[in-house]
Amino acid sequence: MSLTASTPARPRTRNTAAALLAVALCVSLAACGGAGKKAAAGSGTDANGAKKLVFGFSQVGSESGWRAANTKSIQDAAKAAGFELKFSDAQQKQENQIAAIRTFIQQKVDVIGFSPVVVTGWDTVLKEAKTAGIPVILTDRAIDTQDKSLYKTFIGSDFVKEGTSAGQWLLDAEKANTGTVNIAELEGTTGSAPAIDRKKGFEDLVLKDPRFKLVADQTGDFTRAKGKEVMTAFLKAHKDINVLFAHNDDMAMGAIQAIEEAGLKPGKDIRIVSIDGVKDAFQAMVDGKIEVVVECNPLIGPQVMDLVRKLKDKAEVPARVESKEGVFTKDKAAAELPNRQY
Ligand code: GYE
Repeated sequence: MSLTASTPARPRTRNTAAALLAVALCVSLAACGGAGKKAAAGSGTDANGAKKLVFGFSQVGSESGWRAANTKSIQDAAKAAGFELKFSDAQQKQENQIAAIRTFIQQKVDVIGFSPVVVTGWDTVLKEAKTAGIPVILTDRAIDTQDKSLYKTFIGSDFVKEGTSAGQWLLDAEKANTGTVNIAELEGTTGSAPAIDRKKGFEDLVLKDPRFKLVADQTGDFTRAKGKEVMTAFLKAHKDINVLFAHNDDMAMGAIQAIEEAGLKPGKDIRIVSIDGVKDAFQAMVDGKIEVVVECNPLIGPQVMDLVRKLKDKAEVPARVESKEGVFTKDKAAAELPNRQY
């Protein structure tokens, strides 16, 4: 786990004797700036010398293009808001996130945010944050807990709806088909909210129709490398896959390589349905390899910072803030590609 601050870390220890000496010198020399003169902006202060709001954020990792865009959005928005961001990358490991949250509590940050790698196992550390009086905001991924007082708000997407949208596209696309449609599914990180909910939204709709069969189903951990590896294994075990449903674009991109290496044509021999909407996936739609992408918006940094400010000010926040997103089919991809920001 790496803990880095967007601004240089504030000194943690003070040499009291040296500080007293400096004050004494200041008083005797009267040379430290007149009363009312603004202090120069330091690491923990703004241009007016006021203490910056400190936001501790534990990111899942850097597993996907979506995640890279989300990290940049959070970092840029914290800077624009004038907050001190303590940013920690958990490398897709829950224990790293728990350790980061504990560090933020020790550092007495004003607000803690995190994108939980999995849904369960957060109550203990979140109780510690609550006891310390530090409000918590969940960004992008939800958690499973009985105690809703352990976090103040959630901001992110409706992942069940994303799975349903992907499924609805497939039902429409296969409307005229009277035969069997064999589906392979590349799931996201096991136990994560997007993997659980996208699977549910898609399968609850599609598998009701007896023409559709789920023949292969495994996690690809939201990464290209795993997407490729698992798809290669799927193709060896099943000669009759008609559709790939990938829980994110990175796994779909990895799977495209596997399909091509197996001598098949992605988008022709195997239809591909994916989620996120990163630029590479739009390019793959332009190239006819992916047929549809359900958008999931990672650019939530400015909305997160609004919530952080409100929490620091003890203002009311909604329990859930949902991001807006669309569904893009390959015929719209060329026109949309230049507009994509991630
Ligand atoms: O779809 C995937 C990422 O939590 C919505 O995590 C996010 C998901 C996103 O790694 O690419």
